Amino acid sequence: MASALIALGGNVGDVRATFDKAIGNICGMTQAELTARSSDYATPPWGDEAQDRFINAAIEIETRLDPLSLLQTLHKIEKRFGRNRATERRWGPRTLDLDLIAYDDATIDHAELTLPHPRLFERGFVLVPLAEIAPDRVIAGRTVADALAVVSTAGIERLPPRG
Ligand code: A4P
Ligand code: MG
Repeated sequence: MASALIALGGNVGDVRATFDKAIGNICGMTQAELTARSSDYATPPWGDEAQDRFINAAIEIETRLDPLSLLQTLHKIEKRFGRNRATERRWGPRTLDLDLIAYDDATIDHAELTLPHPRLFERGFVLVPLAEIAPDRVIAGRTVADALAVVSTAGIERLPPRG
């Protein structure tokens, strides 16, 4: 079994409900066990600021799937929840984005998959939820907590559990 970290994001529709269902799908479709789930966070849009705020979260799973099969399954789940890569713009609004952040300590540079995720260390919206569930995890030689200490977290707000 491998330990994978997945970042969830979205800003279209009932994102928190989408996360709940998507996490169920991830576990069902990747023969995985959910070992940790962060709180949901409201986060200012990054990259393209002319859009609604996002909701972000992170999960840790134990899976038997290899990294590329796992990513392909994540893409299927994004599509199932209404994501349409053909019509969206880069860093623009979306119902569900599932990024594979790390898979054990694998380093991969494939056309479809780069591990660890290449933009991880620039993004408070990924590091804040990740630090809640895996502060001591070492990714590319740094702990998640150390990476979080040097990134902006302005405007990121932890949301209370859904009723
Ligand atoms: N790909 C390669 N490596 C990976 C990996 N480790 N995980 C490839 C996931 N995908 C990986 O992905 C583009 C391609 O990257 C895929 O075909 C995959 O094979 P994408 O999700 O369509 O990319 P993107 O969304 O256009 O760009 P990018 O840089 O991945 O950005 P995001 O994060 O996905 O951008 N602001 C806030 N606050 N919160 C957000 O969640 N999200 C975005 C979306 C922009 N701003 C945001 C947020
Ligand atoms: Mg993505």
